[in-house]
Amino acid sequence: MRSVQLWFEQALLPHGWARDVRIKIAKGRIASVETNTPRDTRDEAHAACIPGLPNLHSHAFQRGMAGLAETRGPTGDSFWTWRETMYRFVERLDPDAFEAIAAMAFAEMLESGFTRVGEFHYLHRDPSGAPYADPAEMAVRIAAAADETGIGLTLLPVFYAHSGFGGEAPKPAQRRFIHDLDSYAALLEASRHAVKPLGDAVVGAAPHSLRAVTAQELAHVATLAAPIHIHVAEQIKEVDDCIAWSGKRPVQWLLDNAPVDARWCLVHATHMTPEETAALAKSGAVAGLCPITEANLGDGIFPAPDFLEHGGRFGVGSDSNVLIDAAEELRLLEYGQRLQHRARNVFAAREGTSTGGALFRAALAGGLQALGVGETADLVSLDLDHPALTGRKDDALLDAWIFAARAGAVDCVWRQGRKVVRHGRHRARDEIMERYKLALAKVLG
Ligand code: NGQ
Ligand code: ZN
Repeated sequence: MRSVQLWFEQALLPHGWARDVRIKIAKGRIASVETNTPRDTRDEAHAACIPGLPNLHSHAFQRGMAGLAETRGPTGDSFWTWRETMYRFVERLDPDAFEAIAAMAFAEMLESGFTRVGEFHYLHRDPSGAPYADPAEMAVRIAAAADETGIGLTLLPVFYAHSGFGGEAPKPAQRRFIHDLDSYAALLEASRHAVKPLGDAVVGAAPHSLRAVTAQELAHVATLAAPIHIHVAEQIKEVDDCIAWSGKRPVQWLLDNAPVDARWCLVHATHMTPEETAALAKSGAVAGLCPITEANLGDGIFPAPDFLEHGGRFGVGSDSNVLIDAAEELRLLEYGQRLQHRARNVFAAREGTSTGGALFRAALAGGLQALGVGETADLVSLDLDHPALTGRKDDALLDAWIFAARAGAVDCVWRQGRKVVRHGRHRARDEIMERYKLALAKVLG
């Protein structure tokens, strides 16, 4: 692991913005931070530094079908018809294509300023539904893509056993996802082994959704690892089905029946009553918001004002990866609220608070919590020669990055002191792109 000595005209540190900052990184950690210190000849100097943002929810393979579900079908296009398209795409993925797509997605994440990904991974079995010779083959491929790109990995192996509430049998199209509790425990063990070489990877647990696990299975899976991530209350049909099954709404059911606390991340949590919203906020769990995907799939809008008022924690995820952009996730998160409430600066709690600053700090803290890591040495530099950013400082820089820059604002990205992006391009972009091209030609061809 490298040691590196960086110097920034301005940097966002845990306690706020500072000037003339030297950050030394050694053995993958921040070894020292000096402020108000002149640049010296050993420094690699840049204009502005912010922490890398965690991407708390991704299905990397779905990057390969980005834009391929945007043509109108015969009737009632919806989340559920999109899912049929996604299932057909899944049929065609072999381990090599899966890894090539994941590497592309992870490189794009790094280029946009995401430095760690929560990979919610459920494509476990071969196309016939049989386990691979190594049952953790696909987890190994994700670890390889993370290793090649350098992105931080929180691997969330998914437990998936049913097609609907109350233990309905899985559908044929779901055959590549399926586990029982014994094979899942073995998968977790093998996943821990697979990510070990990455150094700072985390393995959590991911019961897919209340549709895909029984109450008993959920209770067991939640004891096996942390963090614990679950999809919940993304679609109205899911809310209705949950009420028909249990008499309760999904978030209510989960809060009543599972030990939801700061180890948990509830992905989407779109459809909540004010009572559910307050209770989720008070649980200390992170709401995993995926604004671009939620817009793309027609999910709905998260009840942010209520949630924030009760001190709720949140982070952002790129989920379907239909478009990978850290700043745009934050932008759309705020814009959804503005459009719904016909208001401005919804995420800024107080007069004088910058919305970009509030969004960024909350998504950083919530994302790190949800991905099971503390402070990191993952840094991003912003390009102050970008027209949207020039002349900006402190939180106005975050506002400019999030609301005013189209692309190209991210200059360099360091992961544990290793520079993985320079001038906005991943160091292995050409190789990764070449393999991605070949993989897609095969998958789509
Ligand atoms: C997923 N995606 O696991 O990829 C899901 C679709 C499902 C979202 N929920 C499958 N956005 O929920 O059944
Ligand atoms: Zn998801």
